[in-house]
Amino acid sequence: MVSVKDKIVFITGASSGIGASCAHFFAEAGAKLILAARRFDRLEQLGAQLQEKFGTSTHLLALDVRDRVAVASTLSNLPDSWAAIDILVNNAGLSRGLNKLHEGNIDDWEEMIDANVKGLLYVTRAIVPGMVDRACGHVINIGSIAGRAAYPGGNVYCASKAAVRAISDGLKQDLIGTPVRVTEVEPGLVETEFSIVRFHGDRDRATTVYQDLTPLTPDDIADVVLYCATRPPHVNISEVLVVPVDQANATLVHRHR
Ligand code: NDP
Ligand code: 8X3
Repeated sequence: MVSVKDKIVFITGASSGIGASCAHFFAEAGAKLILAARRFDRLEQLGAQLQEKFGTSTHLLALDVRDRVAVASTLSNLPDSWAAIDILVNNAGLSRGLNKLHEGNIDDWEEMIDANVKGLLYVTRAIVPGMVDRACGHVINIGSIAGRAAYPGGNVYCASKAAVRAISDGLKQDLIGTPVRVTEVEPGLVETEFSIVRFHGDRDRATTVYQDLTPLTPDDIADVVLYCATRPPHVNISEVLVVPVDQANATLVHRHR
């Protein structure tokens, strides 16, 4: 096992759910954290919590990953002491809507593609060259079971996560010959704010997604992410699908009714 103590870990989408859990797990393991999201107040709360609990040093970034110019300028202007990022967790992302494709909301599509695909690419493009130069680094992309097969109404979200799968595979190939590692973690149903965001704030509808089954928690995913990051340097866990026991695939779940 490799220690992440004093490593610099950059987590996008750290203000909630899986990203916030990853921050806790890496902080407990002794890492220094760059935490990014749009909701800066939440990052401030999280940073204060991690400082108090684990003595973690954090560098907080108010960043919308869809903003290409902001991503490039923010990441090229990191203070020297934060610039040598060891681990990038590309977690920021969202789903919007569950409409049939031919009835879909085009603004929803743009938001998902811009954040889940283009945002992940902008961040990766800004950080990986430094990893290659320093001959050290690990990119961990949060994909989804939705990237393996579409489900009704999932259309564009599933496509965006299929893109994350292809990008992870392509990046691994492009980094061959360097020690930089690439992992894609593909969660199934995890209870976070994901469905509240998908249904534009409709909490009752969001609750039905996880009703009568035992979903994963964000900590279940953070645990896997930290596991991947702490393997010996010659080991690359390329892909991990993590589902609840109550979920067989993107469309088959067991509800205890
Ligand atoms: P949450 O809604 O709880 O968290 C999403 C995070 O992404 C928030 O921190 C949000 O921060 C951030 N985010 C969204 N859009 C942007 C943006 N444009 N710029 C920067 N940050 C952004 O959901 P999850 O924790 O569940 O989602 C995390 C990742 O996991 C996503 O990529 C999601 O697709 C994936 N996933 C989730 C599953 C689930 O069942 N929950 C299953 C499989 C994958 P803020 O709004 O403050 O910017
Ligand atoms: C999130 C999991 O099945 O709700 O990526 O699309 S699912």
